[in-house]
Amino acid sequence: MEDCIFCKIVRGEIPARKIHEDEDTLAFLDIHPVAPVHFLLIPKQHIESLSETDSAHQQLLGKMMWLAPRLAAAQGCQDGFRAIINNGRIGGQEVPHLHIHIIGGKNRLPAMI
Ligand code: IU
Repeated sequence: MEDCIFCKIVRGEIPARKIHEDEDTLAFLDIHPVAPVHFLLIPKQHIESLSETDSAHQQLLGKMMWLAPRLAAAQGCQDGFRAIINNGRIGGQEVPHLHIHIIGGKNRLPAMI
């Protein structure tokens, strides 16, 4: 997508602190981290949100879930982390390109629910 900020990061038009890249996915540090470790894992292809996925995306989504704990561990989160997907307006999604927040650090994160 022409104007999508994360597509621009994928294309290298906007800088980002990348921590992983393969043919399908990209992970980079969040510019406003809420914890010592906070990065975003995104598909390279433009998918607006989790709700916009269909059956053709199952392998990609599985890959992202498989990658999440491995990238988290590589960032120092061997003892756990939180994975969050904000989805749509009610879910608080601000950037309309699917992304998984991976959040962790030294201390136990506060309970959310
Ligand atoms: P959300 O799930 O869409 O609400 O979160 C978007 C995140 O993208 C948010 O944590 C921003 O700090 C982050 N972000 C970024 O890392 N780099 C950017 O250029 C932009 C947003 I715009």
